[in-house]
Amino acid sequence: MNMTTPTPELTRQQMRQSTCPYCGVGCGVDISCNVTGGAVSLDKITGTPEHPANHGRLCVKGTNLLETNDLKGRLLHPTVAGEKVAWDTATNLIADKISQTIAQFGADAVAFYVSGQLLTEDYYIANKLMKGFIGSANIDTNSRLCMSSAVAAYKRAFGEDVVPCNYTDIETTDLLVLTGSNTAWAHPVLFQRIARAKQRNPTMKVVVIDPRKTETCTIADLHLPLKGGSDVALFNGLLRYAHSNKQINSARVATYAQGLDAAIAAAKPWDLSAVAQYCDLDIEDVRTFFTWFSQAPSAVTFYSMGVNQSSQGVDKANAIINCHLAFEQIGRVGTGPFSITGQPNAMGGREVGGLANMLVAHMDIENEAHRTRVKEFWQAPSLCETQGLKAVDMFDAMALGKIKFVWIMGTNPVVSMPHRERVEAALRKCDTVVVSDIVATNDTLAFADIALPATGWSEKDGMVTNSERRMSRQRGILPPPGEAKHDWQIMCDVANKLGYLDAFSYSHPGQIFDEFARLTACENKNERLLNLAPLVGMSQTQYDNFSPLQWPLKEGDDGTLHSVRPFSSLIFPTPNGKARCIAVTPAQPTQRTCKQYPYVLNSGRARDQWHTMTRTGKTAKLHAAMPHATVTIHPDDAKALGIKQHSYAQLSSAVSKEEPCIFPVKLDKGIRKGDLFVPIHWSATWGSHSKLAKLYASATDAISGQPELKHAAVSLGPKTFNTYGMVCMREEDAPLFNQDCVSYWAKTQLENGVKWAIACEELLAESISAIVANIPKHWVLYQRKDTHSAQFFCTDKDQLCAYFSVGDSCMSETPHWQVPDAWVDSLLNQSLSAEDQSNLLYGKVDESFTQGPLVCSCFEVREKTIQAAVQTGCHSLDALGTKLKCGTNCGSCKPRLTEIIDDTLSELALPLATSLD
Ligand SMILES: Nc1nc2c(c(=O)[nH]1)N[C@H]1C(S)=C(S)[C@@H](COP(=O)(O)OP(=O)(O)OC[C@H]3O[C@@H](n4cnc5c(=O)[nH]c(N)nc54)[C@H](O)[C@@H]3O)O[C@H]1N2
Ligand SMILES: Nc1nc2c(c(=O)[nH]1)N[C@H]1C(S)=C(S)[C@@H](COP(=O)(O)OP(=O)(O)OC[C@H]3O[C@@H](n4cnc5c(=O)[nH]c(N)nc54)[C@H](O)[C@@H]3O)O[C@H]1N2
Ligand code: SF4
Ligand SMILES: [Mo]
Repeated sequence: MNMTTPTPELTRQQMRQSTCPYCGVGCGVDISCNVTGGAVSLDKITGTPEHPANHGRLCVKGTNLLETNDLKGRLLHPTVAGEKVAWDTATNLIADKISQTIAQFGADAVAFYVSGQLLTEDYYIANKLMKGFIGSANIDTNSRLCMSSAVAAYKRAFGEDVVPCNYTDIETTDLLVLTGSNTAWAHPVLFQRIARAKQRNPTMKVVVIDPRKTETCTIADLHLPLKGGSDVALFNGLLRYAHSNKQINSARVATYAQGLDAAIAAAKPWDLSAVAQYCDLDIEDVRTFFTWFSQAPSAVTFYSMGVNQSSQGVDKANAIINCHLAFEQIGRVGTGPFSITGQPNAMGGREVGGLANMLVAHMDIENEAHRTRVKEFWQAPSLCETQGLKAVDMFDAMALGKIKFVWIMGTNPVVSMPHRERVEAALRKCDTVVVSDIVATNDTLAFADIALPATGWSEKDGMVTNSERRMSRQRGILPPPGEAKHDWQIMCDVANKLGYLDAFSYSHPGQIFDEFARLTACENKNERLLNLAPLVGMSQTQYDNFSPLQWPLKEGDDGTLHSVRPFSSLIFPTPNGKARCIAVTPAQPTQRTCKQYPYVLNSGRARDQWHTMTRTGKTAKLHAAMPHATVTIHPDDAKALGIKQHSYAQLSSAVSKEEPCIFPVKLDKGIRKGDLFVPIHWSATWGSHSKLAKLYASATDAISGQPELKHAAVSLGPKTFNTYGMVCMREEDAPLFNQDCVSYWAKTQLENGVKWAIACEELLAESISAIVANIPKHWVLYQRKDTHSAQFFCTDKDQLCAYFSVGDSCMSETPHWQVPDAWVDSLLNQSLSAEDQSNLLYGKVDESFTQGPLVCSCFEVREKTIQAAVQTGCHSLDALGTKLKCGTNCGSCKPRLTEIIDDTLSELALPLATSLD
């Protein structure tokens, strides 16, 4: 008998460094891994202390990265028409389709629609294949929806797409203007840096310009709730104000910028009262803003989607840049017009020229010398000669049958593009739709003829560039799951099958990066600031160990690399070296309200979700603070329409022929009357009536082609049902719930299962029958009914597998049928005691679950607990943190905590004593 027991394999801890794959802040992450034998598992994630973007901080999304990194829902093998196929079959088919399309209809019948979430190397290959070898510039990206207006404005003003600021500027400035940016939710780590800077320097002022009073306003000294779309008038007003107060030194400005007089002339009509009236602002608030800006020793304007996603996005950004040029607020520490990017590698995409109107490495398609240089460098057989179609035009051309082949990578356009019905029609019309994604299902994959499994974060290697031009490495730690391949590899496979072997033979992304770096340096006598010459020739080890670096780069005498501030010499990459002020005139949004569609529909981010939720949607933790999309309405508007808090509202617009969108109502005095706000994340995957994008027309900025995604014209009305309720099912049974048996549903991920908020047109009894009819026969059903509600649950092998609660009304904060999701979640999969059974039937909730909505996701602290702590003396964030730990990990909830402190104290009529650290 063998008496030896096997020795357990030794598990070693190892730390690997990478970059968060979500927002453009570009935080460094330290991942501790367990290595057992050859197998690696990810154990813990923290912010990298020495990474200059975050200095160790992470927000709630970064903190929960590992929670969303399992293989649930992943696409693991290629499919054609839904059937699993070998890679060779899929890539042969794609190459054939591309060749046939080019032969029959020309290269412009082929299109790529890619993403600011691809790594630089993936993006470079997509652009090279399309623009150099397929021979068309029909490659566009979701960055068109995100920062194309900012790019166009920088190019107009500076001659090159260069972001002239660093994160340290927002900490060292005297005046920080946050416009069209909900930093607290969308760039939370920068928000924390700003809050801390403000604490250190109490004279620093923060102005928030946003039609909504957002959580970002918790650190604002002044909030200007301007009318949506009116920003150009406001910044023109600022220029005029300073000019008429003789605060602009035109002679000095003329040494580095041209066009100032014309810009001032265009701003002439915009005196204080004209601005206040047009933007619908208090005139004294406008005066305060103008005074602060014109007197500030240093000022930064930090802007994002409220500026870019507009039919006047480019002019809005140039109106801002004009002020920075005219006030000499550029090129110095603590100054500059700072467009903050959304996606982790939006900037990398800009560098490799991933937009349809760019070439590569900041070169231009229209410039013959640039085209010749690139053609030679790539040895390209058919370099594109004209600009390609921008996203909206691309899908329009597809709908018209002009584009026959599209390859979508790393983006979910059915959810994120405006005019959803048109995008769906385009994909239906297109002969071949290829989608590379990491998930097996999403709204766009439903239209794919060929689906390709890509590797995701933690599996892939490459470079990303953040909002302050800092390049960092994402590192592959885990092996590709299933048959997944890196995006660049998939494209190279197809390119090889198209016959391009030499140009697409890479074995490591470092080789691709090196080629790109060489191209940025090619014949670049510093006329392009994007010059990565010092990075050319890195060995694979150097690439693997690359530490974050910001371009423009300079090599010191001792060979060390350091970055230089763009434009510190006030010389710009234009033919005469001068920046350009642009004369801009305010214009109304294209999607105008009218009698039939009188409300302005604004849209944007929620704190805990990322875009279309294919990753963040996987964890209950990120659902708890906001389980469903809601529509925010001003209480006066709601009252006039008979819409009540906790009820539902329906929204329609002229562009959608389908049934209306329906959302639960959130009343908020912080939104302008006449405006509505819906978060963007919840797609058809998550709700029966949540296809927000169908309400937006495909109106775009004439220069940038960026869609006007903050301003649809919609109608609003109450929506009543006869039955309302909730359904919870454990994870493995979730597919058994027949969503079609209810009129409305909205899904939320729980820890142990899935929850649906449901509503039915049918009366209570009929709705119950329809739901019960779908319950599997082998489940044991327990039920209780009264006149207005019913509760029932099912057990499978004595464990709770499903819970249903319905009622005939939803008109109170907690209708009698509603119980906290987290309570039912805690009982799913559990054997129930007699008391549990009775509690479920009678809605007797365990006290620990009655503390209201989750506020701090990290420590699971709920609203009522926090209110109680404030009432008993915790009047600051520090005090709350000491008592409840809330806000002491990632800090994303600090703005909300500040609001709760303020609200609770004002109810108690006590003085405010809040602080952010
Ligand atoms: N939690 C989370 N963070 C994210 C993302 C996410 O999905 N989730 N996505 C990332 C991406 S890709 C992006 S692009 C960024 C976006 O980051 P942000 O631009 O900060 O986010 P949004 O919520 O889209 O819009 C910002 C604000 O613009 C305001 N706004 C609307 N119209 C106007 C207007 O006419 N003028 C002005 N001045 N303001 C207006 C809106 O009310 C909104 O509060 O977030 C990034 N960070
Ligand atoms: N109404 C309205 N619409 C908007 C906006 C708005 O504010 N309002 N904002 C716009 C903006 S700024 C943006 S950036 C877009 C974002 O919109 P999208 O880009 O459509 O949203 P995501 O959910 O980020 O889509 C990314 C897809 O790529 C997949 N993926 C993740 N990693 C990888 C990878 O490594 N490789 C591949 N091949 N796939 C991967 C994900 O599973 C997901 O399906 O939405 C835009 N749409
Ligand atoms: S702020 Fe949050 S989402 Fe953005 S990069 Fe940092 S951790 Fe990731
Ligand atoms: Mo974005």
